[in-house]
Amino acid sequence: MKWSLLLAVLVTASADRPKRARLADDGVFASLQPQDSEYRELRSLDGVWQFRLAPRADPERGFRGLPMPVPSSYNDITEHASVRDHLGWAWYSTEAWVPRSWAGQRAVLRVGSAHYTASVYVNGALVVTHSGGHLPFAADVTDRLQPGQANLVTVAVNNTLTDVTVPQGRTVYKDNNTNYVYPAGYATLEYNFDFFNYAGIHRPVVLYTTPPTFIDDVVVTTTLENDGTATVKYHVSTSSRLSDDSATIEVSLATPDGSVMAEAAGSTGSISVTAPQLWWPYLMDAQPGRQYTLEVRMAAASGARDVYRQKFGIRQFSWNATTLAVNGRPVYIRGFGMHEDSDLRGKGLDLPLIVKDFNLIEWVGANCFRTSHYPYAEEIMDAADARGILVIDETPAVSLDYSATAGDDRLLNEHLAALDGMIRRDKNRPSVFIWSLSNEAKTSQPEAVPYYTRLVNYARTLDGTRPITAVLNTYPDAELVAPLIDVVCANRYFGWYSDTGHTEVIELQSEHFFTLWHETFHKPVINSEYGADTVAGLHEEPTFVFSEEYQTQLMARNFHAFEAMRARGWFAGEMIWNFADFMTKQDTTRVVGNRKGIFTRQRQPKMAAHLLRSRYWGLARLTDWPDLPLPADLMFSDSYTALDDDQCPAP
Ligand code: GCB
Repeated sequence: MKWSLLLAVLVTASADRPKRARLADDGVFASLQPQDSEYRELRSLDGVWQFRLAPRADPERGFRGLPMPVPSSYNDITEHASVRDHLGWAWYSTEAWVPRSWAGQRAVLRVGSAHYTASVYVNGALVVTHSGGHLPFAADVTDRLQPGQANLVTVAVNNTLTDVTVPQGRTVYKDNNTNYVYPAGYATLEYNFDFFNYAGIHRPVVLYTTPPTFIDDVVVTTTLENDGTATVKYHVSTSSRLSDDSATIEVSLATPDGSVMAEAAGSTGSISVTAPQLWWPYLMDAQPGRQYTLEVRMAAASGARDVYRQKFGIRQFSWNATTLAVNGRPVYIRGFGMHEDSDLRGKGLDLPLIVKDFNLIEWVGANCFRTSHYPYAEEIMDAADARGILVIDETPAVSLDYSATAGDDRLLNEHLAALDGMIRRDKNRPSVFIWSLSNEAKTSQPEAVPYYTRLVNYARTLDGTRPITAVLNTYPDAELVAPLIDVVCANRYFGWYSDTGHTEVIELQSEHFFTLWHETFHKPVINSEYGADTVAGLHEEPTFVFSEEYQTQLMARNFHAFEAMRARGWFAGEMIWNFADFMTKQDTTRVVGNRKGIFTRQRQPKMAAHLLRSRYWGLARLTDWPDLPLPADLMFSDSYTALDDDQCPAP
């Protein structure tokens, strides 16, 4: 490893760092997922990289070289609290061999995500800076890479959050505190959101080639026509490193089983599909998640050729004041709030975990999750598309307080950039059902109205085919943003954060609260969070907070209310918080993380998972598929879809 070169990078880094251009990054467009094709070559740089932390007081001096896996959060990989709790820059580097055959091609370096701010260098030269975790960014590195030799790739990441990052946080200097004594310069990162601020290179790093003139983006939308056909509209954009080159486009459309059924020419077009094989959510059809492929072929005057294969589903979402529908059929959300979170890798991509999580989602009989509280990895979204799991796709705007930045657009611009990156990345995904602008922002402050008007308008200019929400934790009488959005998603922890220990009030309170949302705003309403912290294996009867019995009892009480409201037509779904236990900062209210999971952090079921499974399968049968055979090993009957007072008696 060329440490001398890395140190040279470290020394020049801060002086060299350019200002970021918003909305677009100073890199290249990163929304098309990299793929191999007959004209493109993809190389993974994932593996064990060299890693150094920069001391906060002296960020230009790296120290302590360590092996570090990529992708992964770095926090939980070592035995050092100083690494776990590090604040500031961390430096990664690796060597990437590039074959001679890449000479003459365009080369792109793409990072799936790095949290929070990143600067990327190739052979010591800065190629891109990016701020915001959870979304990809890329740089054209054609002029920096040396084909036929090893190239040094260096990525610096900084986890510092401020008033104008999304999410927000602040570095609190404590050494001038008058009540407690701290070492000189002592500071900690403080933030209001309820998950650990994991940092590092969280998603795959790849190098890939394209021809000098290349396919830059593909947009596909689908509509269902009254005569039973479907219309597939596409738009292809191309770009070039050459000053003068023109390209022609041809496309072919392949059915889910791979047979080509239509051809078209031109960068924009429309294809009619008879007897379309629709994309359906899980348990709404015997074959959920069916996807077509649009093969896009480019031929340029320069002789360059490119091919990109874009998957998509033929399906149409619709919504009105009461109902959400897929392909004209009302859909009731049986879902989860989730996190990208697991032992050791923190928020790092982990394929065994992803496959296991989707197996569990299917086992429970859920049909939806929310990417609480940031856009998830493309590999997770691929699984949702393929397995028919609906997604509420959320920006990283969790617990924002924009009043702190009144009169300053930097926070809004960062938020718009994240929204832009999320919608451009996920626009073609059949699973993405609703765009969520934020979670639990201060939506009853007057500043919220102009702020959210900008966000909503921007989202609608990028995509008019999906409804928009912002997940709310206000009360209907104080809420200011709900009139701007299409679906009300509201979080409320009856029997947990209020009336702790009193499950007997939940039914009444939940029904009252969610009914008020609908009556005030006349929109479909989803309970987007409810739940209770539960230590797996802790049992108390009669129920007591933190026990498995309390979690299940709290759920059963909520189910009563959900059933009553579902019958009224405007209650569009329930999403338990959370799929699995997850890590948070150290806090007196968190016992090594948030324990509201239905599964443990190791993905083993708590009692609650069995209860939820019986409800979700029962709901699927009631709402989507009357003859749906229930799993033979279902532990309870589907009684929670047909509750009466005997099954859940009042105390
Ligand atoms: C919420 C937040 C979520 C928390 C959850 C909790 O309202 O949206 O991020 O983790 O409550 O458990 O307190």
